[in-house]
Parts: sequence; C-alpha cells; structure tokens
Amino acid sequence: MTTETSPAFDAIIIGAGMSGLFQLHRLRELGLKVRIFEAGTGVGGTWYWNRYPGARFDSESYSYGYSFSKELLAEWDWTEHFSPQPETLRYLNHVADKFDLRRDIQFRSKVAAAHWHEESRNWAVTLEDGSTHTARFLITAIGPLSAFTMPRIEGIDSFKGQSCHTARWPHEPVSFEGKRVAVIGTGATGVQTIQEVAKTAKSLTVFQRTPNWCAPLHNRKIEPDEMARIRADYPEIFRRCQETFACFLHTADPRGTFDVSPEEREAFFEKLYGEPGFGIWVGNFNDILTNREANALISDFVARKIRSRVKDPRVAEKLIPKNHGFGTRRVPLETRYYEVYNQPNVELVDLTETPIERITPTGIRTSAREYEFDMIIYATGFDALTGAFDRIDIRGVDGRSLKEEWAGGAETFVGMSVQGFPNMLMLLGPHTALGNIPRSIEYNVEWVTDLLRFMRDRGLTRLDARPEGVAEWMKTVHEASVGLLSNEVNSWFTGVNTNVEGKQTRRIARYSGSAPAYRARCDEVAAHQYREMDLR
Ligand code: NA7
Repeated sequence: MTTETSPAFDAIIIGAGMSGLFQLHRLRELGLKVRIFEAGTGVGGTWYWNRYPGARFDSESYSYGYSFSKELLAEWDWTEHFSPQPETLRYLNHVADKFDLRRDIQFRSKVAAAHWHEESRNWAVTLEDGSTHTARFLITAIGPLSAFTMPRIEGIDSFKGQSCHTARWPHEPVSFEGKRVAVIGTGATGVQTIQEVAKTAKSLTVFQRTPNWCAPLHNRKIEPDEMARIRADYPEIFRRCQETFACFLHTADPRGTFDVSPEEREAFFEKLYGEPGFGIWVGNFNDILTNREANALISDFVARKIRSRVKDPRVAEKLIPKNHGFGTRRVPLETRYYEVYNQPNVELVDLTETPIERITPTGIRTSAREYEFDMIIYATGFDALTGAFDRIDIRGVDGRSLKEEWAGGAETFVGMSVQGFPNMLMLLGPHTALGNIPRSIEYNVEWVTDLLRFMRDRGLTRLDARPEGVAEWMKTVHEASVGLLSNEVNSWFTGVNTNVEGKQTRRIARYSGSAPAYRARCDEVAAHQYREMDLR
C-alpha cells in the first residue's frame, strides 16, 4: 500500500556541471519542477573546481561542447583547439545564462544525504545545512572524477606554507614568481600543472611515484576564419563522434601493428606523434591496447622520444614508465612537458627510490633528505567513478546504503540505475561509456529525459532496475574488458586509489566497451518500452 504525497519537486539534480545543466534544461522542457543543488558558488562542475594553472581540454574544443542547440553552436567561438579552463568555464556560464538555468539552481548547497521513502515514493534530500527537500526523482550529476583525494602522508597538516589540491585551486590568481614549489603527482593534472609552474617558479620539485606515457597535445589558436569552417562542419564533427569507439574525433586504425612493415609502422607512429590530440592513443593500430608485443613497440617508440627530449639520460630513464605499457593508463597530453626537466630550476624526485616520509612545517622529508618549500601542490587525483557517491549518504529501499552495497564494486543497470534505489538515475554513473565525456552526457540526459516522459505520459511514479537486468549488464561490462592490457595496471581505470580505504586492489571498475555498443543497448531498453526495468 502506498500513500503517495506530492513532493516539493518532480526531480532534484545533484550538481550543476555539464550534465546537471543540460538535464535541468531538458526536464524543464518536459514541464517538470526541478531544482539543482550545487556545492560551489557557480556553475561548471569540473571546470568550476579545477582552476589549476594549465588546466585545459585534451579533447578538441569543438568536439567537447554541447551539440543539442544549433543556436548555441552558431554563437559560440572556441579560441583554441584545446581550450583552457577559463574559457570552458565562461562557456558553461554562457549556457546557464542563455537557457536561464540559474533560477532553478541553489548554490553553496552540498548534499549530505538522500533517502528513499517507499510510502510516499519520494526522495528526501538533505543538505549540509540540515534542510531537507523532497522530490519524486533523484538525478545524480556528480561526475566520475570529482571526489578529490589528498595523499595519506604523515604531517600533511603541519605545513606552514601555502598548499592546495589542484581540484580546489583558489579563485584568486596565484603567483609562483620567486617561490620554491613542490608538485606531488604526475597524472594528466600534474603534467598540465608542472609545465605551467616551471615557467615562473624560482624552483620546482616534482615528486613522482609512477611516470606516465605522455604525448604532445599540439595545441594552437583558432583564427576566426578557421572557426567559421569548424562551424560549418559541426554536423560532420558530431556525426563522427557518434561513430567512434570513445566519442573522440579519432578512431582506431583498421590495421594491426604487424600488418605493416617496420618502416611503415615507424612512419605511422611518427605521424601520430606529430598530430594534435589523442590520435596516438585511440587512433593508433587496433591492437596496441590488447596485444603485448604491439604495445611494446609503441611504448618503445615513445620511450625513444622521451630520451631525445630530456638531456640528462638518468632523468629521462626516470620519466619512462617501466611497469606499464603505453596507453594502459590515461595518456596525459603535454606541451613541452619533457623539456621542463632540462631547466635549471626543475628537479625530479623519484619516490620509488626515495619515498616521502613526512610533510614537515617547512617542506617535505624523503628517505634521502629534507626539502624546503613555499608551496606544495597536490595533483594526487580522485576517488574515481564511485567516490562522489560514497561521499553522500544515499539510502534506498529498507534503508540500504549505496556505499555499503558498492563496497565490493558498483553494480548498475546500463550505468544509470541501481536495483533497490528506485527513482534514482545517474548521469555518468559507473559503467556508462566515458571517453569524450560530453558526448556521453548528452546521450545519458536524453535517455533519462525519454524515460521520465514515458512515465509521466502513463502516470507511472516508481522505477527500479531488475536483478536480472543488472546481472546481464554486469556480464556485458565484464566481457567488454576481456583482454585489455589496462586490466593489469593500477589506475583509476581499474578502481585503484592508494589514498582511499578499501580501494587498493584492481577490479572491473568501468565499462570499457564502445560508446556505440553502449548506446545500442540503452536504445534497445527504450525501444522495448523499458520492460527490462520495473516500472509502476
Ligand atoms: P591521476 O591520474 O589519478 O594521478 C594522480 C597522481 O598522483 C599520480 O601520479 C599518482 O601516483 C600520484 N599520487 C597519488 N597519491 C600519491 C601519494 N600518496 N604519493 C605520491 N604520489 C601520489 O589523477 P589526475 O588528476 O592527474 O587525473 C585524473 C583524471 O582527471 C584524468 O584521467 C583526466 O581524465 C582528468 P601513482 O600513479 O598512483 O603512483
């Protein structure tokens, strides 16, 4: 027996980043009453928080923006092929203004808990200030890489200088001039930060635990006439993104590494190394991420590039990954990153040789020596995919805790629904197609919108995943990862974060199949009128 009461909102969306903004727009078009709760003081999500120096796209700007509005495409000019964070944040503010989104967004409102109430078929969402708001549907738009993690190093709070995680960079400008700066972490974020800080810091000391295989970004300005050509080409750009494996403009070469002669292979690698963007990673021979010998060849090619760019051979060797192959972790794209290590003001500390013992009031102590710094930058990454969920007390039927249910790994239906958590829908939840993220966001939002329209039109008020649907989708997720060399490597791809309790071992943490296959499966669910879900 249910006693449905009217909630304050038809839907509450958590987060005003790229997915939350577009979802709000679409649900308003459906005539729903929607509220976004956003922890920050402005819109933008990832692009609001990650203001660190050098933050920018690794996707081509014009393949990253929203595609849903012709008017928006017609009026927005990107100024660089890989736009910097301030431009993207301006873009998202422009979107919020254009579609008048702010009136339904409550800022400075961090969600602490969301509890399902079966009797009323409502979610009760509690903010950190203690206020509670009800909604029929709960839509999480909290991002796969938003819960930042500080390293677990003794003495971290004792440092008297300036210190900051890259994902919580201050809003006011930070100068490095005359400063002794430390950067801990050499992932995609660390690489972007390091190449920028090195330009002006008195000294920069990079603390590297694991080197990554980086490749050149080859960014450049977009002149107005080029932007006009890009604009005319938008239909083709987005069509291409729909067809490629990971929604990038780049797509794997149909050939295998050993289908060509060694000379042809070298020439192809050379061509990709000279081209902008992720081509060398996702537009390479079709077997570099699955065939060990093929992977060794591209790894050797990039290692030779690193050796040719770094003058001191001992430093070059430290920058070359030894325990994982090219592309088995996220490939950071760089602009003169390796040349930074030729500068007299830059030093690389290899933490596998001399681990950090503690942070001191004046700097960092490794097993070898004490360093003094004015500033420590933590580029130490995120509790990826499920971390943002774990930080909210989400409870479904019978008070079941999502964090506890997912302790052994997330289980979802097409990455958007969790059995036992009725009327909760996830945008970019675990097991959705990632890659060029806004393309997946737009797909997820349209799918969720269609589902809510379907329910509204039929007077349905409760949805849930079915156990057999979840089991089938998890089988698909597991099968999609078979044979990937990345399965053998610790990274956020495999759910490992040494700074998070319970996330020390590798698991199938994400959907690694193709985006077209993902969409085909979700389209099928919709075409079957969601019979694979439990709708009442
Ligand atoms: P990543 O890719 O997770 O990188 C985090 C870096 O921080 C990585 O080099 C880590 O070394 C290092 N790290 C983390 N904890 C420590 C400790 N305790 N000591 C020393 N070094 C540490 O995060 P990013 O922010 O760079 O990128 C995340 C994604 O955001 C990226 O894929 C983009 O798509 C956007 P490790 O490799 O674990 O040895």
